[in-house]
Amino acid sequence: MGRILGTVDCVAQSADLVLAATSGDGYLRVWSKEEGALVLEMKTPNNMPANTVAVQDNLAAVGTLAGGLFLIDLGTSSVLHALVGHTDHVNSVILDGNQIISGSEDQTIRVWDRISGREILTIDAQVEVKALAAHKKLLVVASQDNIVRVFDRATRHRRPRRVLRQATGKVTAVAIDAQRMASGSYDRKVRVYAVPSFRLVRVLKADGIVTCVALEGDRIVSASFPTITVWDARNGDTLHVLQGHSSIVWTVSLLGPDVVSGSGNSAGSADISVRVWDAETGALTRVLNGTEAVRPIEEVLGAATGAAASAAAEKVLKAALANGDPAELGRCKLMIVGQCAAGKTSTVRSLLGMAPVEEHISTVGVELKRTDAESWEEIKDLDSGFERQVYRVAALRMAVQEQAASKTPQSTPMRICRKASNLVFGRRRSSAARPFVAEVQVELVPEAEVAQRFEYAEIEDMAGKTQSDQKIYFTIWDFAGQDVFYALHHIFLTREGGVFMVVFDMQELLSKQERAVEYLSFWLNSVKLRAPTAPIILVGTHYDEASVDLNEVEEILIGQLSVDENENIVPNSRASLNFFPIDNMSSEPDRASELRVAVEASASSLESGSRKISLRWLKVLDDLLMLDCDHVPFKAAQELATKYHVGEQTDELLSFFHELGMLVHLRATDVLYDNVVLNPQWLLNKLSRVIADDIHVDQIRYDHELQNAGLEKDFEWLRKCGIATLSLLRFLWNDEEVDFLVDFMRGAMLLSDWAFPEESLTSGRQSEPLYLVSSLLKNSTSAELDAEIADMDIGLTCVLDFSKFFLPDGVFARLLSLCVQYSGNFGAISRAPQLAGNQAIVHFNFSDFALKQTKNKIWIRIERKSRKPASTLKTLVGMFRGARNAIFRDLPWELLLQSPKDASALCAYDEVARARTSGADSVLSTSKRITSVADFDPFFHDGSLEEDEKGSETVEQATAADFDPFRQDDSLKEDETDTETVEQASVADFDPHFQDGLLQEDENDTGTVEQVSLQVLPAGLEYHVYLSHRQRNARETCNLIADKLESRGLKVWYDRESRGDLAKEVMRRGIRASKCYLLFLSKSVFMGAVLMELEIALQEKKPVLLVHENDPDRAGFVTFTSYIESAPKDAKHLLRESESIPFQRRLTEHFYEQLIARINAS
Ligand SMILES: Nc1nc2c(ncn2[C@@H]2O[C@H](COP(=O)(O)OP(=O)(O)OP(=O)(O)O)[C@@H](O)[C@H]2O)c(=O)[nH]1
Ligand SMILES: [Mg+2]
Repeated sequence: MGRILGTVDCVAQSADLVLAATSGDGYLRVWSKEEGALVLEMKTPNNMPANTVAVQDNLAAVGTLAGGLFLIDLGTSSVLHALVGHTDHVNSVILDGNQIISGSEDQTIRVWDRISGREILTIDAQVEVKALAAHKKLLVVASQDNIVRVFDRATRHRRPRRVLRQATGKVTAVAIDAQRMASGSYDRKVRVYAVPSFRLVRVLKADGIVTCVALEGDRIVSASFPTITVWDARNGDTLHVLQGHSSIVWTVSLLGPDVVSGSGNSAGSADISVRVWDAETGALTRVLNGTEAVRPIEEVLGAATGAAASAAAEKVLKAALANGDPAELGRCKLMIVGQCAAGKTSTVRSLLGMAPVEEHISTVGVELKRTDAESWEEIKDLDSGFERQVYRVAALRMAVQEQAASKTPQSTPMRICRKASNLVFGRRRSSAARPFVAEVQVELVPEAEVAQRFEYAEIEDMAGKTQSDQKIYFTIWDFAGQDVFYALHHIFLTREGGVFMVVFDMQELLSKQERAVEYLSFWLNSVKLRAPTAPIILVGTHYDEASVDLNEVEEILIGQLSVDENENIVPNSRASLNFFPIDNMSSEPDRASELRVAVEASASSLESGSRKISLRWLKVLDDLLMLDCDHVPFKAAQELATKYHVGEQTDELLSFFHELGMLVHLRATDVLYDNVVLNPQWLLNKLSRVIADDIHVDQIRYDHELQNAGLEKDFEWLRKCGIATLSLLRFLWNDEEVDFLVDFMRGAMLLSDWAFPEESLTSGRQSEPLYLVSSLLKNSTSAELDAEIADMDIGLTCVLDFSKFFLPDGVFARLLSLCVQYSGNFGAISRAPQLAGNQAIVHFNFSDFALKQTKNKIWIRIERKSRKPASTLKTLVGMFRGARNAIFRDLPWELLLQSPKDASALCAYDEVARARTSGADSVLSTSKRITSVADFDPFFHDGSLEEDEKGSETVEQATAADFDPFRQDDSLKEDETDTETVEQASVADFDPHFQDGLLQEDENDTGTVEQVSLQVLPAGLEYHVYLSHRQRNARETCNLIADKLESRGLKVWYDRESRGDLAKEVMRRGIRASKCYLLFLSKSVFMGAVLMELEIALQEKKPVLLVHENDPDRAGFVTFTSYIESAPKDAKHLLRESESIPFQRRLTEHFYEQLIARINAS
């Protein structure tokens, strides 16, 4: 414990305690009032200067710079809630019954629920809140514009109910009770107003500028350098002048006869102290500075014991259950990836303190293990964590609730004193939980069962343990390194809630550098694609090998992979490396101790870990796991959720648990959506019986039962050609859930129907369904196919180019799956596709084409004699887009066209299309050669390759069929009518529109909006709207908005694929050609390209429409005030004056109607 440093910014007091918040050293200190012993000294939880403090019984609320706000249990010095929402300094805090009220320089007043920690109200004060006082529904705000504003907290009025303008200097302090309100200001006056009329009744002249005021009963106390004055509020008489502080008094508090004050300055003046005075006599009773004798705080606070405590525990437990109190799960998915035999499983064993295994027992598919951060021992049970969290939230409720009835509640002084600090500007990411709504009570556990199931003593034991210091539970996903399994990875590498461990063998990196770097680069790219912000821990195994030089390894990682620039890589600070070396062969059980620390720290940094979810969600999971099924229909989950009154959140809760690796719920197709896999290991085991590497299949190959069933040939066929008979699948899956598994694989594009006869395989069982598992072809080659492709007479060629990032494994295989499915449905059954690992010849009804994968490109070549080459290309591009959107959502790619006249010229499709629109004759190829636009005409014979249902004609007659990719172009439609297959064709599973996340984002929106009437564009304009957004966190949302507007017939100028590097002139052209400018507001929107676009829109005098991210759980969410703050000066008025539309992901009809109406009216 030590002397206070810097300024005492705020003091508070209760009957027993004196508290001080200090900005100089960032501490909260607490003394016993009775004998002046120091009973608590703690750093602010965020290590920021403490700005403000309030106390009520055993609870303190502390506000800090940069938006920190914490509810602290003084008895245990633990943080009960970190109240996240303010984005700037919190200057005032009030504990008001079951609510906490805070005021900040972010121009908001926020009201929080003390029990749940949720924000229940935000008032836009429209001015920096320097001081705040509250009485019942009145909130009084002091600000630097010399004005006192009175808000009404009950009616949520945005505008102040009263504006008091009498002060002639900055108002620094306010205090209020049932009778009076007092303000203090730089004009050296204390003004006294009557409550509730807010009539000015008295002006008191202070000695200097007033820094703080407090009032209670008939006394007012004001602080102003160098004195503190006690006034008689009834007549304005000075009762006492309290002299003793020799530096500025910043803060003062009044409770009964006690005045507490605090002084100091950052220059380190002699008087940095907290003083206690007697308001009746004016005598100084105590001077406190942090060097006092120490006494345990429990002796001062006292606590309920025995039966009273147990009864209290029962009460809070029942209340927590009935209300579904929010819990922080403390769960994390740890995903271990890397090259085959790199030492992944060995590293997991090291983490779990298990003995090393020298033999390489290669992992098949994915192996799941569970553990927790404290023990690092394997936990065998599948556990929802429900009971643990019930104890935790009940203990929290107990700590937060009013003191036991035996203690008389103390009156809370409704005054809070603050001063202005010109301190560093800080910002905090808002991940505010949605507003807490008092919900219907639900019986989560039947009354009769509560006492049987829970030990009340557990709650008492937990008291003081905060949610945030609970241990983290991990689900470890140890992925197999063999590349056939990569096809699964894209499904199971999740985006949020996870930490990645990329494991490599250091010896291998040093001896076979090129190959090892290639693998590492592949893994780093894969993680970046799937989870762009997830922490990545690089682990180098084989540290025991004599020749490993860590510095050399580090140099390769930096030189070849720029790991030092990858901000997601977790540094090994102790060793000053970017990776963690490990000897997995050591018999030391703690050989992974540093790695464990890194994993724990990375996991606790994840936002999902601190996200609060209702106990109801957890009960749904708990009940689901009790069913003891490997998978259940979505409906079952929904029914349970409905039972606990969270039916409408079923989707959201499943997605949350999926991201944490606790269950699997995919959504790309109906079948996937309709099933929730509760035992992921079961699913992974089943999948990897089919998708397996050669080194894993011997067990199956020599299985007697395979031979007894006469399926050896079937198995060979699967391994050789990727074609599986239904009988074989039945065998591999032990005849369990075969339909579901086939549907699941089909939905995940891991399997497609093989409609082509395989007589030699199925003789005698011709009607047996066959399937293609295209990822098994990965390493297959065929000289015959090579020759045939080389002989093809090619008409048109286009290229799916991924060289801007990389081409992940599985893209080509999935495209093959889709082509095979389509060819089977619409093609000639007699002409089976010819397939190999990276090339294929496929026949559609009107065309034959070759597919070929080279390093980062997929080439699509249509044979010259094909009847509708452009239509086929369009279909294929549509298919790819569907696969990309469903499985590789953020994968950057570009469509290139090969000039039919010059095979060496590849031009970006967009460039060619733009050149055609603008009438340009030539276009630059990717190698910067001038190429004739006319050469590319054959690609446009059937309309644009990118066009889908944008045209307004299609919209008018929109039917479900229009969302079928294979009917996207009219010419194809006409052709299809020639065939009989069309009517029976069921291709919905492969419908890109279905898979592009629409289902996920907005399953209620059918996209048919005949009722919206569009205005014809005025002459000279080409677009209804120019859509401007920040790529980083709004791209997906804006893709959706653009899609939806376009499907409603609007012409939208939208930079869909860009990296935000458009030339200014291109922007200007786009904005000029647009009727209005639509800005999508998301976090940090006013940067880079958006700033330029906004500036141009203002220069061009385009009407500006605003839509903002509305979901606090999205990364792009910030409060509206921060948009106003961060907007450029000349655009601030737009944000203040025009009403921004909150973006809706569900029930979107009204949103789009509203938006289109505004576009029409602009
Ligand atoms: N000497 C030494 N051997 C190691 C170390 N880590 C792993 N090994 C050995 O390397 C081989 C492969 O280790 P695994 O942990 O099974 O590798 P994996 O990455 O899980 O392999 P797959 O599951 O097939 O992808 C085993 O024989 C291990 O004993 C290490 O730090 N030092
Ligand atoms: Mg393994």
